[in-house]
Parts: sequence; structure tokens; C-alpha cells
Amino acid sequence: MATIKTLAEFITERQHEFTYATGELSQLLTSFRLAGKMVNREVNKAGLAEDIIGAAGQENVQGEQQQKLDVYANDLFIRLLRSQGMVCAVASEENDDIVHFDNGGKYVVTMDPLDGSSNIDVNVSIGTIFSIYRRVSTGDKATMADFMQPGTAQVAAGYIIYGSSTMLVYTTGHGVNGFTLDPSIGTFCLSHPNMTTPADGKIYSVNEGNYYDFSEGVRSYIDGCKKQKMSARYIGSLVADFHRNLMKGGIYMYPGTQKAPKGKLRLLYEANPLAMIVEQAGGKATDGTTRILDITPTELHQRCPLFIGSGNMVDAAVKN
Ligand code: AHM
Ligand code: MG
Repeated sequence: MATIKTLAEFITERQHEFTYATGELSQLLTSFRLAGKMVNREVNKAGLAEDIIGAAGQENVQGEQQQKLDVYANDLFIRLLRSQGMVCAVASEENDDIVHFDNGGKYVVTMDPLDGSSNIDVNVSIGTIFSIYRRVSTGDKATMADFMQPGTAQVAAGYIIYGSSTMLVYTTGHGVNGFTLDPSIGTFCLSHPNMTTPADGKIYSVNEGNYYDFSEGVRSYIDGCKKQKMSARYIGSLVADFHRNLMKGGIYMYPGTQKAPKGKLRLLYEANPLAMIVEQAGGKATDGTTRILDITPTELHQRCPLFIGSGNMVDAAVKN
């Protein structure tokens, strides 16, 4: 019989790969593991909570106000990270400013607690994306400098996909591993060891509604995808589109336009963590001219164009 390895066991086993103190990674990832399970539970009952229980008066059975799922997820991740003590501050897509914990923790976290928000209410896959950095400032409080580190400084990055099954995928810079939640026992188990992405693929993912706003180079790449009869697949949840392409081979693009030259996606919460994962899996990520991981951020909610996925496809997409 095949052996079963839980995420907790796996993290402990691989602790030596983590550059900093043994045990720290395991504590850091525990918050995401736990929060992921709790968000998963909420996501799965979202329809019930909103339409059935909520219809009775917008309060749940405990008499609590129904919270929007992205707010719920944000609060939950922050609560767990705060109580766990390794992290001194968090930058979240949901908060305007840095959230400080004032606990002397040696790490900072950036996260998009629930990505794909337009899909939450319509039963389509959504995800959580996170990055962990070693703190570089030395004062009482974390500073902007801790968050303005390039993606190459990430010590770990991961995502959780709440899909037909729930998976947690992460890297510490020593390959990518994926864990599927067994809901019957509430445990993430290693299901996708050493994930790699094909150098080429047949899938292109882009919001083609924006086609006429893209540069000539991007349009001609998309035209080429069609001529080659590639498959167009666009869920509109970055984590889900990314995950599928990682597994099957493909490219995800969110290019800039004349009106929005930096596109829509955020460098700290979306592009950097997925860029670290894709590179660890053998793929590439660029903003069209610069490797994503080499960009030094200048603001928390900075946006950047994103071309990410199978290496040869990313090269071809940004060639012109
Ligand atoms: P969000 O962080 O507000 O959810 O926005 C990010 C999402 C990505 O998950 C997705 O790939 C993209 O926005 C879709 O945008 P669009 O609807 O413009 O194609
Ligand atoms: Mg997002």
C-alpha cells in the first residue's frame, strides 16, 4: 500500500532545507495550513450561508453578521499569523497599509487572502496566495523596507486552491510540492511531489475581452496561439488558471494596456509568489521586459504586467 505523508510530516522532514532556524518554517506554514482548512470550510458552505441562512436576516445561526468571504479570510489569516508569533507584520491585498503585530517576529508576510473575488459568489474556484520574507529592518516595528524586497528574497511562497478539491502548493526554493486536503480527516496529504511544469504547452490564458487594448506584440502572440489551434482557457481566478497551466503546460497573461500600463495584478501578493513557484517548477515569469523576481517594489499595492508559465511560451509571448 502506498504510504501517506501529511503536510505536517513533510514540513518537518524537509526542515533542513530552510536557511533559517529549524522549526521556524514549520511554525510559519502552520498558520497557512490551518487557515486554509478553515477558509475551505467557509468556501464550501458559502452558498448556504449567503442564500439560505442569510436570507433569514443577514445573521447566521450564532447571531453573527455574515461576513464577505474575502474579509473573513483576511481576518482569519491575520489572526492566526498574529497568534503564532514568527511574523511581525503582514501586507495584504485587503488592507491599505501594513498590519503590525509588534511581537519582534523575524518574518513578514504578503498575501492575497482570497483571490478571484468575482468568482466567490458563483461557485467557481478561488485561491489564497502568500509569500514569506525575512525581515531586514531592526527597529521595534517592521518598516516598508521589509516589504520592498525583490521576489528573489522570498524565503517561501505558496498558494491554496479551493477547487474541485482543495490543495496547498508551496516552495522554499527547493522544488515545489502539492498537498491535497482529505476532507474526511481534515488533513493535507502529499499528492503532487516535486511538481514540474512542461517547457511548452497548448493552453493560453488571457482575458481576450481586452484584446484591442493590448500591444501589437501581445496581439500577434495571441493570434499565433489561435493559428496553432491552442486551447483558450480563462477561469478568471489567477490561482486556478496558474495551477492548471503549471500542471499541463501553458501560459497565463495579464498584459498592460494603454489605459493601465501596469495591468491589474499586484507584484507583492500575486506575481512574486507565483513567480517563485513557477521558476522552482522550471517555468518563467516576466512583466514583458524584466524577470518578475528581479523587480524591486516601490509601493505595497504596486501592479505589474504578468506573463507566467511554460518557459518557451513566456519567451515567445514577450519576444516582440
Ligand atoms: P482580485 O485580486 O480582485 O480577485 O483580482 C485578481 C483576479 C485574478 O484572479 C484574475 O486572474 C484576474 O483578476 C481576472 O481579471 P479580469 O476579470 O480583468 O480578467
Ligand atoms: Mg487578487
